[in-house]
Amino acid sequence: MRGIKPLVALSGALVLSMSLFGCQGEKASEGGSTTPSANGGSGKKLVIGFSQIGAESAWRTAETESVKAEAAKLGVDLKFADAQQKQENQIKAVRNFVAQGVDAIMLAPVIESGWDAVLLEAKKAKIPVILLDRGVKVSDDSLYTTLIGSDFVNEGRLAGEWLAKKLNGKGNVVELLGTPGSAPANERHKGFMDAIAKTPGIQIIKSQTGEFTRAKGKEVMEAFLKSPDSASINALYAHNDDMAIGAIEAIKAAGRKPGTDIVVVSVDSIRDAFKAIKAGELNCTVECNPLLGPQAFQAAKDALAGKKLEKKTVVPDVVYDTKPTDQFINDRKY
Ligand code: GYE
Repeated sequence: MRGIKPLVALSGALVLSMSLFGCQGEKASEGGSTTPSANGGSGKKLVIGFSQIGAESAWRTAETESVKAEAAKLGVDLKFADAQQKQENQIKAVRNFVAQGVDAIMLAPVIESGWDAVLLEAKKAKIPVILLDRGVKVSDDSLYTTLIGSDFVNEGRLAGEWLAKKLNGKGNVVELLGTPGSAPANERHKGFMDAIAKTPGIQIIKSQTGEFTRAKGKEVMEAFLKSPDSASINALYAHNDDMAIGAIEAIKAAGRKPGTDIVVVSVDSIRDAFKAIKAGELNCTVECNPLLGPQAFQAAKDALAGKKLEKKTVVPDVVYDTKPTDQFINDRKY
């Protein structure tokens, strides 16, 4: 068993599928509190709590919008909680969702560790927990239902392989890490290290967190460029595009040419990254898709219907390193 509440779950799934197929079920009154017991066949809206990390990057904002849009489309009552980058706020939010008796919980966990206790509370309450984009390290993986997200190790590996080739096997790299302790920071670093281990001429000479934000990416790059060995920097690997874009400003301010003097590779593939590639200032972005809303609600629906879910669904990633057309940039969804 994976912490599924069969009776409530089934009715919740029925409500969801009714709205999926456009049937006019009995409408829940706006703002009325919906508890699992109130949900038992009365046609009330499915209630899902979503604990989001914050709004540190364009990627994160796109993920939030994707979840909210899908909830609206399906007629789900989404309880949204922004944790402002703090795990303690996410723990509080999950606890609140459990206390409210939501039908399911979506959680984008800021860091990997420290979730056992609160996930156990959700499990005991038989509320399925869908992890979005980032994974957790827990003693027992039955503490969550499923994880939907990219393979961050692979993203790091793709970035490292691309860079080793671009630098012809030789160069000094500086690295802007994501949020300390987060799955994408840990795994994008690991994948990159695995890739460059095959190329002894490539080394990381500095590595520091830019916390996935433009402002911090710029600030840390400024410091890197002021260090005594800064002239030897050939490349930047940033764990997300926002940090790379901030760092590109710092590179220009230091009188060096991003994209030429310093090769820049990052992850996410947000619209602004394509603009930077077009401007010749960013060389490569590895895609990480944030549009997880549709899959997340499908997983919640399946869990509530008692279906057995895969422990992880991997969203595939691709590498972009050529100049896009304006049309491509305009059509980009995030
Ligand atoms: O790459 C970064 C964001 O968890 C995959 O978090 C996500 C990462 C994403 O802030 O931009």
